[in-house]
Amino acid sequence: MAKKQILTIPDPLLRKVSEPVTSVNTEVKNLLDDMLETMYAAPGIGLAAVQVGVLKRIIVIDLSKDGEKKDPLFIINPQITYKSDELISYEEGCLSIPNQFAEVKRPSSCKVNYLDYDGKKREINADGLLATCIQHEVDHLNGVLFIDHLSKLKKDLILKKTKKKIKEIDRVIV
Ligand code: GNR
Ligand code: NI
Repeated sequence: MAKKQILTIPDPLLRKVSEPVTSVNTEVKNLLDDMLETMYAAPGIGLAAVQVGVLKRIIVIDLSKDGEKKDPLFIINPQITYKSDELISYEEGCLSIPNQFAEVKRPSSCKVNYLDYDGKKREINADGLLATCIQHEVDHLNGVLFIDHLSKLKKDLILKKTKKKIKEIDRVIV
């Protein structure tokens, strides 16, 4: 397993649509392993392949808390087949938008079809944080970021703060 670097905005790859996986082969399993290690190290509760520079429709999620048994979820080619009318708001963050958080309203529950680590077809009903996390990750596969769900004012503020951070880092390095 190898930890990979996580891309951050404004990397143009984060705006691309990822391609479906055609076979859950060794290469895909290696990527799933690397993504899980990268997510745990970050740390984060979810990661999409595009965030490590691979445009494939692959997601890893683990909502287990510190000290609890790890509970990884490997999701390939997810299809959201149902979204509730009821919405719920969570404070979201994204490893590709470091240190920025905002409340995002999304359907409070959803149903997802996908392939698991063994290439087996699965279906889950998700609610709570899992439903939010799955939708956040599926957005990544379509080039969408959580800031796209915010008002222009809030989105621009986050983009401005991120640009300022990058400038500060450049100043220290140069
Ligand atoms: O670590 C993460 N936390 C989080 C919190 C609320 C809603 C979504 C997330 S996903 C995020 C990791 C990430 O950027 N995944 O793409
Ligand atoms: Ni994210």
